[in-house]
Amino acid sequence: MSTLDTPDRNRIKIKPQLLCPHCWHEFAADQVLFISESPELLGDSKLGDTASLRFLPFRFDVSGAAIDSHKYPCHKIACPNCHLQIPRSLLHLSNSFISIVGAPASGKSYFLASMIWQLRKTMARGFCMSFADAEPEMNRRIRSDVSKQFDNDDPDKLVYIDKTQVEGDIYNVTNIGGQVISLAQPFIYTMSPMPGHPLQNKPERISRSVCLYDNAGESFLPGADKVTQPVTRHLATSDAILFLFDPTQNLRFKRACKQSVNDPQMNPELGVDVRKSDVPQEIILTEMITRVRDHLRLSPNEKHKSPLIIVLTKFDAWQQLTNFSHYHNPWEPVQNMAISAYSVKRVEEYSQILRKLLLDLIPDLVSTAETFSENVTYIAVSATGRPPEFGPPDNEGKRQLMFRSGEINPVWTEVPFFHAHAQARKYCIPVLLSKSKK
Ligand SMILES: Nc1nc2c(ncn2[C@@H]2O[C@H](COP(=O)(O)OP(=O)(O)O)[C@@H](O)[C@H]2O)c(=O)[nH]1
Ligand SMILES: [Mg+2]
Ligand SMILES: [Zn+2]
Repeated sequence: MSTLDTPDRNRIKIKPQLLCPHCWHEFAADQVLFISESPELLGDSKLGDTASLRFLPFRFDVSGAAIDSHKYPCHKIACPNCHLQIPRSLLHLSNSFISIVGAPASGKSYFLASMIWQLRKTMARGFCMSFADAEPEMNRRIRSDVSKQFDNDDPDKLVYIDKTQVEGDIYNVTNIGGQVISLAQPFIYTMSPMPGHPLQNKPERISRSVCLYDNAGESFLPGADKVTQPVTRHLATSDAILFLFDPTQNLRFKRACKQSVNDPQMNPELGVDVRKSDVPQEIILTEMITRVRDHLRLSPNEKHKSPLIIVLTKFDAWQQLTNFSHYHNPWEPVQNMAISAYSVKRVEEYSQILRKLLLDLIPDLVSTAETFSENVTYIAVSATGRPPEFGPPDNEGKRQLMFRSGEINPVWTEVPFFHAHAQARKYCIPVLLSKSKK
């Protein structure tokens, strides 16, 4: 293992081999490129004329920063294959990958923002772990979605998260092997022990980073994954897939809800303006499975080893179909310790109830999921804890679904993340395993 001097002179171990979270190229740590911080050194062979120069350094200052040809100390690093920026934490932390997939308007963007917000709170309060941006600039889009919903000074302000663009803020365009391709933007976070954690003095034993991938639902429509847009290739290599299924877009779910709900997504007469997927969600799951099977060359009877979590979104709108209107948090304090442990068993109990409901209403979803992965869990979440309302008409007379920021109250949005890590055996928090999994 090589070492790197850090400003506080601690020597940090660097992993000999790294995996790029953009293009999945594996490379030796000494091939890492640095990104020039001199405003005049612009132009990159893969990213175009306006990108900062990437270079292989041969001079460093005492703090470990690379020196560019204009003598600027440079801290940011990039992959030697796609030239896209990667956080420095990837040099020394072990990593997990989680892909988030779902039909257009299934609630991915709201879920992701609520999940990040809840993880920050729950990780710190319950598990003495910090959950922070590995590189704030790379997580810009989610940071802005989180602050729209949760950092608003005016609790009465109506807010909404824009529709995710297919190209643009969550995909990066680069050039590999002479071909222009777009790659999914990883949102990368680091988790490390805080004061009170039993391993606070041995952070290297427990700290890790996690890469999350959000996708515009359109990328999962049949035929959308072309060679030049391998935007969903991360799926096959992920430690877990969270497939978001939106019951408010399913006719049988809607019909089963006998009590009326004040949510335009559940009411055909109010919901004329509501954005929804043109393709049934089961088709999107099937398409995703086909892609993973192709990438991994799985034989027809072979099951995928990584966990698949079916996240049933917008629970606030259909919770009348379950007997658990109020969830208990699936973690409990550990005796004589300041931190809690996550209960896989409790989540599996809820999962069984949801599985039965799905078998009644959408049996195809259960059979498709369970013939694909040997480890499927069903978790219901609500990113907002309440229904949206129509905001004022815009210039074209169209009204957006919006939420009052002070009323947003997420339900269980951090649980799929904890469960994915527990099932993938990549522990970031203490876990109480169920008997069958010990
Ligand atoms: N009732 C309810 N509606 C939600 C919730 N989360 C999102 N929505 C609505 O679902 C719509 C689509 O959500 P979005 O996150 O943009 O979907 P995406 O296209 O999958 O990213 C938005 O207009 C929201 O109003 C939720 O937890 N409960
Ligand atoms: Mg979105
Ligand atoms: Zn790369």
